[in-house]
Amino acid sequence: MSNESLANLLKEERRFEPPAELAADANVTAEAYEQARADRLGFWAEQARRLSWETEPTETLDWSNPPFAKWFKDGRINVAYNCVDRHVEAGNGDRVALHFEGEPGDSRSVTYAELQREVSKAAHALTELGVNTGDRVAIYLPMIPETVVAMLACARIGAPHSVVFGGFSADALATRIQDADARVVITADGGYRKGGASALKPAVDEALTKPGTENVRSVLVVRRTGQDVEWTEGRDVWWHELVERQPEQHTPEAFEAEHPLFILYTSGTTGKPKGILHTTGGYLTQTAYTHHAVFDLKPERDVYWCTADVGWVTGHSYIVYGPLANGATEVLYEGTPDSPHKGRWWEIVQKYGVTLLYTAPTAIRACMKWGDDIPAKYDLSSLRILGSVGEPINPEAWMWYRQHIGAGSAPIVDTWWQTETGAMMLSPLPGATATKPGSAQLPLPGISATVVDDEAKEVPDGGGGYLVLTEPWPSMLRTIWGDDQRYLDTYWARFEHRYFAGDGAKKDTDGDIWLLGRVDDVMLVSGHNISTTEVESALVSHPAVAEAAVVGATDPQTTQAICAFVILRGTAAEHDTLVDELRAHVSKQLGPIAKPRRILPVAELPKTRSGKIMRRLLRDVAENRALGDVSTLTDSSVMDLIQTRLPAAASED
Ligand code: 6R9
Repeated sequence: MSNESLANLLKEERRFEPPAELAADANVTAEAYEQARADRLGFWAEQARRLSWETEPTETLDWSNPPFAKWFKDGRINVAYNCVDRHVEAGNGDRVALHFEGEPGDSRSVTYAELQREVSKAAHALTELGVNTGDRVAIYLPMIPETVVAMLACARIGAPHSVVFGGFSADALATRIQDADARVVITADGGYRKGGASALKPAVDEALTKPGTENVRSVLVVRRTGQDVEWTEGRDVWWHELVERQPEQHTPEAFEAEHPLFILYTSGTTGKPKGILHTTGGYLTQTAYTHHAVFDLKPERDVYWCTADVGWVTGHSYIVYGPLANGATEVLYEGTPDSPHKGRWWEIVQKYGVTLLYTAPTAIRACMKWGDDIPAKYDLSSLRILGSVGEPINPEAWMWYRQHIGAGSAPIVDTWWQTETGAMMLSPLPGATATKPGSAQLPLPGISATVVDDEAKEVPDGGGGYLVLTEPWPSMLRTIWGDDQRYLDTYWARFEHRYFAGDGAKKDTDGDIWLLGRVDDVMLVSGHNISTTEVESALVSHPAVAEAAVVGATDPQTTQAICAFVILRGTAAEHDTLVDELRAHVSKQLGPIAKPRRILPVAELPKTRSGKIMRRLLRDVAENRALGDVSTLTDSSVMDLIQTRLPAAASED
């Protein structure tokens, strides 16, 4: 599609009606909104019945001590039983749960019956290592089936897990082990990424030399790459030795609905990591329901693939708990999208006939940069719904995703949520909502959200402000691990009785919600609030730009000055007038006030594991400060590259 026709499409504020076939057979229709509006708690009580409870809850929500919620508190349930055993008992033991695809090309399919045996053995193994109900287990693994097995085994015995992304350093791992006071670490010799074996065990060895990690009794090690590992006798145990010799049957014990399920540290893009605590019954209810509703999952027919890493909340909720609770067949891919070639993802879609794909805007923009001809080489006709998560998706990327991956017809569900919310909160429903490129649109049934101004007043259609959640929801965080006060201060202090998400948002004239990025990222330029997302989106709408990151740098005249870092498309060359051209382009799209003061073409942008741009670091660069904490960056050499380019390439008025 030419850029001009794209611009026209977007100008019309075009909506895309759901495909008739999908709408006719949708799991969830517009009626669900009515039902939930009429009786919100009754609606969630009904969704909880999607699960198999040992003791059915009689009370839906206890909100007597806000914001400390108790959902389904008198119910008792086992999460692993719900994600595995019950599907086997229902006669679906031969259904594939996981199609594992290793980066080097090895593959393995695990049925629900096999998964049940593996999880049972691993549960016995953890018990043999002395893990009791309530003990924390740290998981530091690549994207392999054992990771899913390990998480489910913890859930089965009521030992909360803390998954730490395999790309994190020994220091980041140590901090998380200390904070959760973990007793066991599950890791691997290494995993395959970017075409090679990358070690994990040395980081565990190093982390366990740090103070505060003494309570770790055992390190359970999966052999994945076969690389050499240091061995601490009496502490280290091979997975294949310990787990393999355990019995294949294990009786799951039911736990209270509010029993802790996991802690997941969110570094966010700013500040010290927070241990977000999720519990059992409410979390599983909402992840299962939203996965069923937003992906319209038909477990007998669909092949679902979420490309997230399991170290991110998306991997927890939409690789492990939601899809498996629903009996899905899904792909689990170990590696990066460009190993060994840039068509790898599309090759996998073709190989397994993936029907539902869930990925992040950053990945979509990378694919755009690599070129349309790459996905065009593969048969992607199986795809019927495309999901997006992690950041606002700019309309250009949205359209590209629809055209080049979704054959111009697959609905895109742009799902807004957070580690803290546990499950999706805002999203179109693929069979009921006419979708709009770039907007997460509306709260899901049973969810209450709105946009308010500084005074906590709801903004009218067309207005902008802050996204807030106005009623408790089942999969909400229960607290920050060990720090109730920080939980109150971070989320519940800014607006009374409302959860403050930390995201800027606006409502369009139809009342649809558009996310504008973290409020810390909103810039103040000569008295105007300007969203980094909008300037980035304007930059990316220029044919030369693949990706952009915008920050406000302190400026004596204008409070903040807009600084942009751009990655050029594969086909675009950097030339003398490009920067001026881009500045003029933004000015034309958004007005002269939004014209960036400086634009710096760079090769890479600093990102977290979930692909979010760390603007805090770019602000440090733009303000010539020493860099803050870089431990959650996927690749810290990126910052050196950017800094060396700074003085020469900047354009000043
Ligand atoms: C699931 C996840 C949460 C933050 C959130 C927001 C951004 C996520 C988004 C989105 C716009 C979407 N975010 N999804 N912004 N549209 N569809 O990403 O969790 O890593 O905790 O990040 O991500 O800023 O506040 P987490």
